[in-house]
Amino acid sequence: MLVDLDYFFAQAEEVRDPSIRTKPVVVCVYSGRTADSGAVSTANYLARRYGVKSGMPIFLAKRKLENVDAVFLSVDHDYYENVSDRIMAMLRERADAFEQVGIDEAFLDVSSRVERDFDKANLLAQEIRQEIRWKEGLTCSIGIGPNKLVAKIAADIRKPDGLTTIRLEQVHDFLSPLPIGSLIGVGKKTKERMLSLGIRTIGDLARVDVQALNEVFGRTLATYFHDASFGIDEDPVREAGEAESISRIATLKDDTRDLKAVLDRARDLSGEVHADLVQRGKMFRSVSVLAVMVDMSVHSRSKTLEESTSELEALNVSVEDLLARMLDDLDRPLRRIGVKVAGLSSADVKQERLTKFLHS
Ligand code: DCP
Ligand code: CA
Repeated sequence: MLVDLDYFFAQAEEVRDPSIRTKPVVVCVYSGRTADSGAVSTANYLARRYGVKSGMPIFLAKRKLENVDAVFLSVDHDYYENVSDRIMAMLRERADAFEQVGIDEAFLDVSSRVERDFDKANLLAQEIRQEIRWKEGLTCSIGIGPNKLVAKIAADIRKPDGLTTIRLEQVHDFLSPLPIGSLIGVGKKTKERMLSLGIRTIGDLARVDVQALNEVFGRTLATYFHDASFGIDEDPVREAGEAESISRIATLKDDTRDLKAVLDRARDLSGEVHADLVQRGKMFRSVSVLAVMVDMSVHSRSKTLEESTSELEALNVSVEDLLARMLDDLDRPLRRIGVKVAGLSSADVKQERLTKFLHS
């Protein structure tokens, strides 16, 4: 199951000061340039009814709430983190395996403890909701499914205070009509490309030949999208930190010192590493390349980026740079090469969106 706290920062503010509960509440990241410059971090559902959304400029949110008795607050990360830590500790107790994926979201593998029975999973979810409500005064939305992909989409479908259970036999009918943007891993850009291919729903995606997807997205992403459209996902629930790095290694077609040949293969590997990252919703901070030479000696080079990113382009650039330097330093042909990213962080797919917005 995926547990996602509702309008988290804003709801945490409501808990701290219940008198604002009846008003639109907008939590903001003030940039400090002018009094109203910055972006909306999140808003309660009352404010959302006026069209206020995460990422929106504060001045726009104020315009939408003109003449309304609304509350604008500045983010208080320390406070939200404390609330989150307590809830996550409680959720961890309720799971066979636990994976936090953001400040307010976590996957719980409960398969063994509910004996793979969806009714029992549903009861467990209700208990969890009551406990969070009772101890922290917060509502959450929970999705239950045969795997992480379906659980996540199920949690998103009914908010706030929702509980949606999708059994294996319901997966197809559940996913088919959903807009393509609700598929995990389909961000804004990918959505545009899907739409331009006439793919509007997850069902449409399921009907596209995987070969055709290969041509547009490359083999690894295409395989992911194809499987995902059928609700197939084998990614295990794992504690953050269990996968400290993601790597791929491959043998070159021929032993070579030709930079272009090496980079061609490296780009494939980077693509696979990146697809894995996207699927796990991670960013990386460092990049390494590895080379096994014809004499079987092993060499590696790494670099740390200025900030974490999830961009394939940044990975490609670093890998090219590292491999070019390595070829310069070594005089024998290469037999195998590897690409690795490390310094993985989770939560920040959202934060990255916000940061990008603030700098655009
Ligand atoms: N967040 C942010 N900037 C964004 C999106 C989110 O700062 N662009 C922060 C504030 C949110 C928290 O992350 O409270 C969790 O994000 P969610 O996407 O889960 O959104 P909410 O919890 O606010 O709302 P929902 O009820 O839709 O889950
Ligand atoms: Ca949330």
